[in-house]
Amino acid sequence: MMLLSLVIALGLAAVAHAAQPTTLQWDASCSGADFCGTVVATKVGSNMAYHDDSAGTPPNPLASVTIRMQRCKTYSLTLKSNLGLANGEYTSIHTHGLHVSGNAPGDNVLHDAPGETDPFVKDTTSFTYKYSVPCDHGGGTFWYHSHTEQTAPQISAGLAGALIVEDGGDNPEQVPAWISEMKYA
Ligand SMILES: [Cu+2]
Repeated sequence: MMLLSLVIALGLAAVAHAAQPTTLQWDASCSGADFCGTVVATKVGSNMAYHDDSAGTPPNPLASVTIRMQRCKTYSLTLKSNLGLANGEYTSIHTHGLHVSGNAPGDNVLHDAPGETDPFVKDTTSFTYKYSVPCDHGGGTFWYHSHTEQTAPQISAGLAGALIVEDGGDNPEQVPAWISEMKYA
């Protein structure tokens, strides 16, 4: 637990010292999902970040893109890597706060899960994560990060970003019933 806290603290520190993050631009006219996007795990000097592939040259200093999602929508998020990883090293995306499937191509973080494809990316491969955000998902500010045997150094270098599920603004009808019905016992 202490190690995890340290990893998170280092990761947030790395993000805090980077440039202002931009927001991932989803493609709403793709096939197979409501929205598609591609991020590239990018390295400049000793800094790393998830960069929006549609945004051209990565900014310097780097900052991982903010990912925004809406309830009731499906997302296809492809990860590529330009990290210059050594042989056998890889990267990935793991989300925090999304109530989605943990089976690949969802938010699986495991090697060799029976019958599933490893959701890991080398410099020569890519992986497309599929997320289906439930219609009764709570809005909130969450985060995503790499989740591999190299989690600590990769997050510390900046492979972590904000993940926002939009709450529908001030319209109470947009708030899931299970939230608006919550009362103190
Ligand atoms: Cu985590």
